[in-house]
Amino acid sequence: MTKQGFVSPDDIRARFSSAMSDLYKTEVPLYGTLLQLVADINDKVMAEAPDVAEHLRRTGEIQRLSMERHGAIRVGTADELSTIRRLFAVMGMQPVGYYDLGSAGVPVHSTAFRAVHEDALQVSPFRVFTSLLRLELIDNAELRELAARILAKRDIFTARARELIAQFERDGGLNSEDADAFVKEALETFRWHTEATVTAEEYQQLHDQHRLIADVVAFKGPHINHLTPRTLDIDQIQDGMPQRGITPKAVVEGPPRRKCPILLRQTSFKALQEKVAFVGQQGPLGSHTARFGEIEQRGAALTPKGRALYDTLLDMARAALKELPNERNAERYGELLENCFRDFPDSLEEMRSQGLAYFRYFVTEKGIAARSDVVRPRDLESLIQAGHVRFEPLVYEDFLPVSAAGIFQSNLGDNAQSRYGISSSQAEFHVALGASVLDELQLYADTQRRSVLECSEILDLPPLV
Ligand code: OOG
Ligand code: NI
Repeated sequence: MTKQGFVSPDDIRARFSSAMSDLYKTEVPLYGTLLQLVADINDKVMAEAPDVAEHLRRTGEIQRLSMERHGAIRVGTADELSTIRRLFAVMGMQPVGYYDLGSAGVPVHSTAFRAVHEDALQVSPFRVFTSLLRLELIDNAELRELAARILAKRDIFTARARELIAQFERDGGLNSEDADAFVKEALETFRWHTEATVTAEEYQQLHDQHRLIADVVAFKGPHINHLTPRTLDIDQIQDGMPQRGITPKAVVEGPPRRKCPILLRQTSFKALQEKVAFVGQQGPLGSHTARFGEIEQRGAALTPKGRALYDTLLDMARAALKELPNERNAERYGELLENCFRDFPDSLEEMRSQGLAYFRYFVTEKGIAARSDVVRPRDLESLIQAGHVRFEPLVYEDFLPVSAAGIFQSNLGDNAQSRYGISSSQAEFHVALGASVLDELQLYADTQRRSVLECSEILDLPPLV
């Protein structure tokens, strides 16, 4: 609570994330099953691998693990995107990173709204992958106009949500009662609406152009299409899903299994066929598949050098496979991935000394005890060697474009390799958003630097960076 009696945006985000999870459990019951599976496996991993549990305790991640999740939405217009940006700002979430999926045949470009400071992430790491439909990629002019007309007529925000956003911007915060009202109103934008805004015939036209276009254009709002918990062992999840009646996608996206996890590994499954009431429809309801389930395992955030190595090795594995990963080639893809990633060092020491990942530095008991010694190490490397400072990798808080494209495609039932010939357009995305996206690498570098400065202060040494 701040001086003026405002609730902190981090707290509003935590409330929203929890309310969103409760809502999604009622809308997509399989999500509840998944949460249970993830909790069981996380407990098992922590019991069987004390070093993993210890690492999570040291970094504080253990407190955020069970509430950690990301969602995804897809909006249709620049106005919707910029208002979504203002809505997320109320919850302390800012647009981070730019993802161009057009090159992978998905007609959207995206960003991730999330908290940016390590202290805020610790309160609630909730993130939302947010995509904007690129209508200009629809080649049929008539259909493009139809889609634009339909989108122009809808308002995906409640009047009260708009008022509360404006109030937050004007006053600089919301009190507890208004924060609760805001959470309730904001949820309306993300829930499923059974009534479509189009006729069954229009839906079919949009759907025939691209399933995703129907999903964005034909409904009253940008229903949240998945909510993803974080697991400590995605391979156990992938293997455990069929026993609980869930069929996962063919391959886990991202890097292979490693001793020191990096970036992000993800798997998903088709969740639901939704009932839909089309405009003017007589007789039985229609249906639409949009929402799915997803699970992820997060590892170390990589530096530009580490990321370039990751991209090169992933490209090598995919090039060697010669087609997109699918049920038939899943095993071979796994082997190729393992082989290619032998070239990515798999120890924290190597990853640090080669500048491949970002780290957070902590002063040890030994370092504190040695503070008054006349002779003691005075630079970061010697302090680490002497055991006065230790390091833990920073968690990757973002997404991966190749993985995201794979998740989109497996859930849209679209294995086509088609690519849109149009170039990515971060500048246009910024105009639509009404702001620039933040550079995620800068955020990791800032957190790393702050942790080194904190060590300097605790050890009573001049800045160690
Ligand atoms: C988003 C797909 C991408 C992820 O985790 O990479 C994604 C969508 O389907 O709207 O969620
Ligand atoms: Ni996702």
